[in-house]
Amino acid sequence: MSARVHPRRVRRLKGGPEGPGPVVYWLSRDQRARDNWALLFAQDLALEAARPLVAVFCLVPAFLGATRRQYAFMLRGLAQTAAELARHRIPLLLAEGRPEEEIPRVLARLRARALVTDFDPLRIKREWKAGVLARVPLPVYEVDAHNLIPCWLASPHQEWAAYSFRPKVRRALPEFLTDFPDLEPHPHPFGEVPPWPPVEDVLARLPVDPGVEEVPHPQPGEVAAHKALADFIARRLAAYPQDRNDPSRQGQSGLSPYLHFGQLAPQRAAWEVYHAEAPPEAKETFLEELIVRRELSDNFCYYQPRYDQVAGFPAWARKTLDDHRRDPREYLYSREKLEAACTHDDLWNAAQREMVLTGKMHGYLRMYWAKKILEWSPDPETALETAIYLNDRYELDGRDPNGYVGIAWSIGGVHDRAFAERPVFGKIRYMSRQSLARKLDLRDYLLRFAP
Ligand code: FAD
Ligand code: FO1
Repeated sequence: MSARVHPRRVRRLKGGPEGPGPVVYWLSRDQRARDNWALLFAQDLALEAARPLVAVFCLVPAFLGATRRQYAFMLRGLAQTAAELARHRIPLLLAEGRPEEEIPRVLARLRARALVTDFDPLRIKREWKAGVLARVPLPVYEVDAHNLIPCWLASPHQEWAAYSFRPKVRRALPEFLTDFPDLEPHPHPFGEVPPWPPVEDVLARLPVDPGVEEVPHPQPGEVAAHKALADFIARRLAAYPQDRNDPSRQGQSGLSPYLHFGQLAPQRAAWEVYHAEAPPEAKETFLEELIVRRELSDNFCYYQPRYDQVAGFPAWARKTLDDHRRDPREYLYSREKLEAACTHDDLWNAAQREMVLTGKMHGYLRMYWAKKILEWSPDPETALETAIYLNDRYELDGRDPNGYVGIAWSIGGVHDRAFAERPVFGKIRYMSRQSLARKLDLRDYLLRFAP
């Protein structure tokens, strides 16, 4: 197997005759040259067989409703990664279309020896992978390069809450929270490949909704991601516990777009924070979010096939929402009204505008934002659909297991417990504007995102 990658991080999805050509890494979730276990594993396979190593990205138009905003951030990051891979004599090929067709086509053309893929629990990715597996003869490996503890190892089943998942993570961390080996310049060159196309050309031919503008920051790409991590550790980690839930302070790390597109390895962030000079409780609080909460989201999407449906909510939550399905709604807003931030609630409108304008809503307000959509929608199904639609249309970090789980936690009590019963919510945890206004000074947030 691989000299540098923990063997339990790798699964062989299928065997088969190895071709005479290069090892191919199909890069999808983990779009980076540095700190990428799937790439390192592919390189070890290629080194063992003295073969070239080729990476391929399959660009899929209209990925889960992504707009120009997300494609631009992703493609600008990929252009940097392509250059970094080229410096290591590992070409990055760009395929465009349906992965089930394009990946087998690339493998056949290259007469590939083996295929390495990265791990992603989302339904669409599993469908792509099943389609590729059915069409290729060669061995295919899957490497979880996103979770510190490979998702299928962290727990053998769906976890009901963080308290049952945390001890499993703690027990496994010493084995998996390590530093990364460097990517070696590859000694077996592959030869000429088409240069990575200019981002503007690719964007111009993508049929994406231009209605959601690119955002000026954060700066996309691996270099900016590492700078953002270093800046957070140096200037904001120490105050994270007290500042992270205050929208008037820049208390969060701002890393989610980089983690979502795989431009930064979560394990790199964990490793650097773990070894940083900072108060232990600040490090603990951040690692709880980065490791336990984030990997709990992968656990939910991996084991709960209906992670984006009311049917995926726990039974107690489905029952209580049903019991209150006919409760009168004091306010009812259409998706269009919500999208335009035209409600009676100035705080909710400000959070919606923050998301539309900046591509990243403050984490604490995301809970309030989703819960109000439940309160102001005709039924839980409409609320869930609306929250996912708006989140994935405007957030840079959207279309992510964290998003499906964050919304299901807010609307459907996933990983949460029952609370005192009330209209519409039943026993789902309620958040009121008054309770937030008591805890937080919202004045400058409301000013910043006023209409
Ligand atoms: P920080 O507070 O700096 O946290 C660092 C990292 O820890 C985050 O990037 C994330 O990977 C992880 N993390 C932090 N909080 C959570 C959490 N509650 N659940 C899971 N992981 C967490 N996150 C997304 O990545 N994409 C989404 O689309 C998304 N949608 C959400 C929708 C709702 C309704 C809610 C309640 C939460 C959502 N989250 C989502 C989770 C969380 O709000 C964001 O990950 C966080 O705000 C990102 O900003 P940050 O990186 O600056 O966070
Ligand atoms: N992954 C791909 O392999 N090909 C794509 O074209 C692609 C587009 C895309 C657009 C927006 C977005 O938020 C994610 C996108 N992804 C794409 C997937 C992404 O890399 C992540 O793997 C998942 O969204 C997170 O699980």
